[in-house]
Amino acid sequence: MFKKFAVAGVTSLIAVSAFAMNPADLKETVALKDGSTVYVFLDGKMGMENPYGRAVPMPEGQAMVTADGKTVRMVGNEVARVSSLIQIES
Ligand SMILES: [Cu+2]
Repeated sequence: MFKKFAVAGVTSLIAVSAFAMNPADLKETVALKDGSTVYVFLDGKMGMENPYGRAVPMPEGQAMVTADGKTVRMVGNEVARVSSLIQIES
């Protein structure tokens, strides 16, 4: 019984990510106060897009303030992953 539920859960997870068309395992994007965007990937690592729409590096551990006033710290520095996503978007 439990196993059947677990399988259903995995199947719906795959369906959701396929629907989102998510080649780089993007979990979410978060807008920052300064106009930059943080890309958060499913493995927990992050990358930065500056206000001009370019992927830029940021040191791991750097504090960032979100548009709604929260502070998050940079995990990883996924410039290439963000860059490839921006190219797909445009
Ligand atoms: Cu950052």
